[in-house]
This record gives sequence, structure tokens and C-alpha cells, in this order.
Amino acid sequence: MIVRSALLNVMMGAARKAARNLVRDYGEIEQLQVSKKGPADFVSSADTKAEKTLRAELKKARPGFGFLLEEGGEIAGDDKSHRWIIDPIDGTTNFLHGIPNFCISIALERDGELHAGVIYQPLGDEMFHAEKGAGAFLNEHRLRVSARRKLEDCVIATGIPFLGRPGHEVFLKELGAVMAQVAGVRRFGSAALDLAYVAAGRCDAYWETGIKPWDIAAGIVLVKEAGGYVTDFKGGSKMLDNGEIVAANDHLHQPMLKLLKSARG
Ligand code: 2AM
Ligand code: CA
Repeated sequence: MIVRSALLNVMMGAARKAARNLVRDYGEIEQLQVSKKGPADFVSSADTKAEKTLRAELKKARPGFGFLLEEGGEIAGDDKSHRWIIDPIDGTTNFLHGIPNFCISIALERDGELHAGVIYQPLGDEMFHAEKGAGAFLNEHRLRVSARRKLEDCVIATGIPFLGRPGHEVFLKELGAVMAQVAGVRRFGSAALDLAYVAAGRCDAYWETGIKPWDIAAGIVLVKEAGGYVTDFKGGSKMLDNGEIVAANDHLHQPMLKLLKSARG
């Protein structure tokens, strides 16, 4: 049996509690698909509700910590060295369409460094968790990134810039370069779960641009603790600032960076 820190127990407890309502709300979505108004408003209220639960649970357990919330923005705490970075539903478009690939993502930043991450996919009851120096886990099982070395054997996850976002043409260049060399490319629609999948060795690499801190903060801890590499497109560590991310196993990280760089020109 693994012994988890009190901190991870707090994070997982908050995620499970918020997930109970999310699952109930998700069950209602199917009926709302056919209504004239559509489920969009309903989803945004599910989002807000989940965020409120997460905030309340985490505040109860660690009263001084600050927050960076997808919906609520930045909320300063008395304890300036700790900040929660939270996405109440990552994969909102999936949730809205009744596609079960969505999750809750909670990261803890300590003194400006990502320290712990929890990503919970409630419909599959998959609890991904990691703390700096203590390894990455899926439920009770230790995670390790894949060992694949040849791009031709690899499945690579990515995110497509959505409507209204710049970068569609550049993305098509990246996709063209990657798809020509790998076994398959996947677009699952939740950046947090894409990173969890790299940590679990299900996907060999993942890249995306235009991504927000709450989409990736917890997943970065998971991939690193599972023995993988995570950088921005230049190979630096400014992912939360510039919204660029390339995560991969130790063999593929440099080849992926090179491939994306040459594709972008
Ligand atoms: P979200 O579900 O929290 O919005 C997938 O490429 C990533 O982009 C997801 O993690 C998703 O996070 C984010 N994203 C933000 N806005 C989006 C949109 N309108 N359509 C699709 N993905 C979006
Ligand atoms: Ca998100």
C-alpha cells in the first residue's frame, strides 16, 4: 500500500467531492442537448459550482494559501509561498457534448515552483497524483513514462487551436510534420488528461500552444515525477507564462522539439 502525504489527501479529497456534483450534472447533459437553449449555460454553472467546492475544501484544509482559478482568477492568500492552480473542468467542450473525457485539475505551487498535482477523471474513476520527489501514481499504481524510442511506434497527443484563437496555420504545419513520422496523433480535448496520459505511458508525447496555467500545472508535475520531460518550445521552463508545452518520455523530448521547430520554420 502506498502512503500518501496529508497534502495529496487534501487535494484528492477536494477533487472527489467536487466530482460528485459534476458527475450528476454530466448525467443531465444528454437531455439538455435536445433543448433549444442547449447545455452551454448549464455547463458554465457546473463549472462554477465545481470551482466553488474546490475552493471551499482547499481553504478549509489550508486557510492561508492563495488561488489561481480558471473561472475566479487570482485570489491572494496570507501565505505568499503557496498557491493552488485549479481548473474545475478541463475538457469543457467534451463535457458539453456528452463526451466523457474531462477532469478536475489541481496543482500546488510552492515558492514559485510546481510542487504537487492531482488530475481526477471521475467517469473512469482515474485519480492521477504526484508530489515532487515522491513519484507519480494512477490510483494505487506507480507511473512511468513510456520507453518507446522510435517515433514510428509512438502515439502523440495534441490540442488544436479552437475557434477564435490564432495559430491555425502554424498548427497545421506542426501536425503535418508530426503525423508523417508517428504511429498516430490523438486530439482528446483535455490538456490535463493528455499530460496524465504521457505520465502513464499511454501517449509517448504531447504538444500544444495557447494553453493556460490551470490546463497544465498539475500535469507538469505528473510527467516530471513519472520520469518525463516538459518544456516550452525553446526547451525552457516558461510553459505557464508563454502557454507552449512539449511533454515526452526521455528519449523523445529532444526529437519532438526538433521536429516542431523545423515545422514552424
Ligand atoms: P477547458 O476545457 O478548461 O476550456 C484543449 O486543447 C485544451 O484547450 C483544454 O484543456 C481546454 O480547457 C482548452 N480550451 C479552452 N477553451 C477552449 C475551447 N473553446 N475549445 C476547446 N478547448 C478549449
Ligand atoms: Ca482547461
